[in-house]
Amino acid sequence: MASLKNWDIFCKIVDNFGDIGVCWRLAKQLQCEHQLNIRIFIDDLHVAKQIIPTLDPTLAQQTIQNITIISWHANTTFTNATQVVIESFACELPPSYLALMRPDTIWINLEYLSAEAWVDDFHAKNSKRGHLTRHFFFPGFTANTGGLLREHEIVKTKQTLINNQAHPQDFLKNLGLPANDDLKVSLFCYPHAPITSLLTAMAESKQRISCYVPASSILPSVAKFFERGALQIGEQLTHKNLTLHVIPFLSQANYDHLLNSCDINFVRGEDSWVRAIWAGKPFIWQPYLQTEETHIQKLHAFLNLYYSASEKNTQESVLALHNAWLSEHVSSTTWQDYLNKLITLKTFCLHQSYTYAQQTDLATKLVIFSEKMIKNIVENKV
Ligand code: TRH
Repeated sequence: MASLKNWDIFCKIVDNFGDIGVCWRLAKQLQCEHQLNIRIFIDDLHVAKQIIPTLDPTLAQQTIQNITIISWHANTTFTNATQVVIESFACELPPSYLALMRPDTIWINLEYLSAEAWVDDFHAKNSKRGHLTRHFFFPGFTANTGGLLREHEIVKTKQTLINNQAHPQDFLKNLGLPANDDLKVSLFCYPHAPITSLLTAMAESKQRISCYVPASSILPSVAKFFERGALQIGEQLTHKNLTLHVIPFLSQANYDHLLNSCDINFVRGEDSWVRAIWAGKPFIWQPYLQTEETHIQKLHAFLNLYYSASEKNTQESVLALHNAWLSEHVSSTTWQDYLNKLITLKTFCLHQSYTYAQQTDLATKLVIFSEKMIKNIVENKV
């Protein structure tokens, strides 16, 4: 049997940054917090560089933060398979690698996060492929799922959580952003979101708003709102009560700081969504667009679960803004109504982040799961 300490992760970047965002965080945690030897195979190093800024996309192999990063392409030669193999998001392991895997290889397919009830039943199920067993590992919000990706230290106590959020002005100042008492909003979303209507609603807010937009595919829509052809990083634009700052696409660590520094975070997909939860601040989540409106079910399952203990009128405002953000228009009334609940939401989200942090995190659950699988194999052999 090979060493349980050696794990391979396969990451195919379908689009956007979520696949690599999740895989890189997981790799770092498995290495740092569980002392595992991690190799991560990535099929698009140029996109990965956005998330791992020190990465050199020209190298076939390199080591960053004690993790071996290998460029994965059609001609990649594999010499061995590790004892535990993570296939992220059903990215399909290469046949030449599958050929090296043995019946006792722990092959885990890491699935997408969802708060839907069916996840509890599907988590940790498996299927046979030839002499191999593929396990389906579902992240989730309940004890019966694979948990949420979280560093051990991130929300150890309510005080750490509050400390993480302290000194927002310092972080913003380091980014070259002015210090002020505006309501601070970060905006990361898909380009099909009703961005113009949201910015209009922000501009018409009763209080002044500073909105921070990391450079991404939404810049053309933002430029259109300000009647500009294009926008550059570093620009600051004002309309009525809204001042919008175009900031660079940040490192993952700095993006986390941004979330901690803002009063409201607009997030999307998977990884930024989870980070918004750990930031313990009010957030609006835009799920990744899926066919047959699956993303709407995903959104409502999450809202029902996460806000179940909040007051009814807060739930209504949260739902109204999320539904509007998912549709074609965010009205000023919907936005202002959400802002009116902000004090309640701040306390609520802080509490939720602490509550969810009491559950075992995803990386730890993966380690426990793999150890259990090995034990089963050994016991069945004896
Ligand atoms: O980029 P995404 O839309 O990723 C999506 C989802 O994961 C979706 O489920 C998947 O099907 C699709 O990809 C292929 O959103 P997500 O998951 O939030 O990932 C963004 C990553 O980018 C996250 O790790 C945070 C990081 N990020 C930065 O590091 N700096 C930044 O400035 C910003 C805005 C994000």
